[in-house]
Amino acid sequence: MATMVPVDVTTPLTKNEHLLRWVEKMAQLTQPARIHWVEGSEEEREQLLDEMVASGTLIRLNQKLWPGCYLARSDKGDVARVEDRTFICSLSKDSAGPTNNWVNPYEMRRKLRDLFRNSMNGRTMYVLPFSMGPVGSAMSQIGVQLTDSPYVVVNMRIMTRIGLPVFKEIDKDYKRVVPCLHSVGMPLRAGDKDVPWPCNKEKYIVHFPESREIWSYGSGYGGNALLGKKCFALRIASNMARDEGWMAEHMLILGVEDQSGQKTYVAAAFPSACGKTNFAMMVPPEAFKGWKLTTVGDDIAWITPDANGQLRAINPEAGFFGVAPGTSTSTNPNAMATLASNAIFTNVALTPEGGVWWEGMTAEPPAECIDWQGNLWTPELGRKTGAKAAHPNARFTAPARQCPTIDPAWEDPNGVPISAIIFGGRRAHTLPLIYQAFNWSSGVYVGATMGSETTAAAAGEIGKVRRDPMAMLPFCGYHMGDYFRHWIKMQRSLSVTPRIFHVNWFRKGADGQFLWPGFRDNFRILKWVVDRVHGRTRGKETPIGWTPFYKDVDWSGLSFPVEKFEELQKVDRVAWKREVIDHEELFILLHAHLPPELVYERELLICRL
Ligand code: TSX
Ligand code: MN
Repeated sequence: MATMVPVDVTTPLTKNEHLLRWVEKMAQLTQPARIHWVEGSEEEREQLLDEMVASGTLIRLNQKLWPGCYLARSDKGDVARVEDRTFICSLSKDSAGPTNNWVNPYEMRRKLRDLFRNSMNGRTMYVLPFSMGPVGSAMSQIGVQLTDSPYVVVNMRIMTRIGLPVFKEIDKDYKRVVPCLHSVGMPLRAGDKDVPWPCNKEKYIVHFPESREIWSYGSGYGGNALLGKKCFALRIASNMARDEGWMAEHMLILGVEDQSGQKTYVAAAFPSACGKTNFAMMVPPEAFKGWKLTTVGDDIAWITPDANGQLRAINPEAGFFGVAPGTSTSTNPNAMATLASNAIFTNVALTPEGGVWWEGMTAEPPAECIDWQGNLWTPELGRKTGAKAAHPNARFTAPARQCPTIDPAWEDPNGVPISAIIFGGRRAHTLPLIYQAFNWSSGVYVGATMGSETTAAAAGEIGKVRRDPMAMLPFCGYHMGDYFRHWIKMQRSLSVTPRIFHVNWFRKGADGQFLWPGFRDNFRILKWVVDRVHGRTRGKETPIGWTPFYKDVDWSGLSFPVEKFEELQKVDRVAWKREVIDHEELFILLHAHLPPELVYERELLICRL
């Protein structure tokens, strides 16, 4: 093959003609200085890390305190996902729906070709094969990411399965590969000096759902650049799942083991800032002797009906990309143990000992540290200027296998059986601590209408309810109305439907205080969920669903007055009538594609109120 790139190429690690041709074509377009086929070995990892330490992209932390750990500081304009720069380029605008940004795919391809032309000049293009899900599982999917960011390679090595075993799968040639092209969009020309965090002001995170392609330009940050995660495992996979009869969901997966050793698996969807990772790794209260909680995943679940009509789920990821601020040995000891070694930190603070720190990690801040932008920070400076040492969206990337609660079946190629689905949100009023939907379609209604109050962490008005159906608003790769329809239809392939619940850890009393202690005490609610799944406990019927009787919640080791519980569980008909009217906003937006079942569910709810 003739090539214009006089490149230093490591040996191609595949014989797959499609892949070879695509890599060649993309190299022609982006013109990298060199091509590196990623094998995924330990030596390769060390070499990449050394190079990044030398170039200033990474800081090696004190290896006695933080073995195998590194710190990266991003450009200050590249700290989060960019939803307004995220596009679903389906052939018709209608199939992307009103909740996605859409651009005509032909127009977008032209734009992308211009952006990517020569975009990798002076850099190495890594050919990074990855498997979402255990290598070889029938529930897994394969992608190949071409990227000019070594930071992406070392993070993807934690978050997914990469390298030779994946090339081997590709060479078996029976599985389609999702092509993912990524460039930070900062070519280096002769004499240019590189920066620690290359990126471009102009950002494009683009998905082509029909041809199952991802093109990402201009950002090096997590959700924009680690293309296996949100782009593939949610936006592209939601399209695959709809076409193939499975579900790609923004859900954690956990296991509950009771005293007799019986295991029950639960999947749960929460919008951001609800403590999803904390819930996935929760420690049961002291008094719950013999009970165990295990972690399968903290962010994404791929769920498929098996031959018996039972839903089974895998975690397509291999690591956690968690928010650091607020994570501590008291809020999440298992996360702290997971990130204690072999972790990559992004935008946290650096302590004088060569360790990391973030707001909420310890009760006392360090006397001084270097903040996420590389400047000196002291508690006094923080008090005076409001400056944070760590960025509020600072992250840790850590291997799931290091989690003390990791479930023994977390890499089972057949997944784990899902008995319950929990939806949730952060709501100061109206929504009770816990209720159970009456059936599958009323449960789908619960998920479709869920929402969360905005916190200071997000842009916009504080305390306004933002509807976030199934926590998928930024991640559904097609029309949200069609997505609801797919949920409704899934029931037909099931012999047992998982029970559906809604939780709200954040209800406040008249005094403005949280009514529920949350954290470990959530296990009491999880136990009621498990009891309901196995038909071991009754529910009290209310207009919105079944709620627990006070005496059916296990209060061992906690004195929680019945009056407070009734306040937490109160279903206020007047407030709920307002709530249902609020649901209409979303329904109007999606009306043309809304399944009739959800319209009926709304009517039924209104009648019960
Ligand atoms: O993660 C949280 N969870 C789930 C834990 C398994 N958080 C943190 C949310 C931000 C990511 C919570 N915050 C939870 C919760 O259940 N509940 C709350 C609200 C809350 C905050 C402080 C207290 C109580 C509740 N403090 C005391 O009661 C002393
Ligand atoms: Mn998420």
